[in-house]
Amino acid sequence: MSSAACIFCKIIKGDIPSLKIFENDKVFAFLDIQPLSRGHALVIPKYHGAKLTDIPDDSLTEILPVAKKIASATGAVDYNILQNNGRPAHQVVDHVHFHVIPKPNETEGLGIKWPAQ
Ligand code: IU
Repeated sequence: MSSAACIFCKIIKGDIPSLKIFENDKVFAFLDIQPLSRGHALVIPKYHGAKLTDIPDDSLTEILPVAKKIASATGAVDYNILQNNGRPAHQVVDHVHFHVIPKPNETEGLGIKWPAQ
């Protein structure tokens, strides 16, 4: 099930380009266009639904393993996995998405070198 008006459904279909990092029959993952940190990715079910409660369980079961793989692949030691439901909860795009937000580390991960103290 997809929605013709949904921007993330258009990204899944390839009608809007994205920096895709993973895809299987139920899950799609791509880099966020306004990353909160280097490597910030979104993992989404191909099934269209605005909130977590709109998505069938079989479309959700593969999401966390994919998010885990992506978090590992960034090399980040620390990271957030988060998913917003509704405007008061800061949801902007009405297609369920899990953020994977790596946290830069002073000594390792992401290859970021902070200025010496
Ligand atoms: P939120 O959880 O709904 O607040 O997050 C939406 C995210 O989708 C946000 O981080 C945007 O930068 C991101 N995004 C995107 O990556 N590509 C798009 O075309 C659009 C939003 I619209």
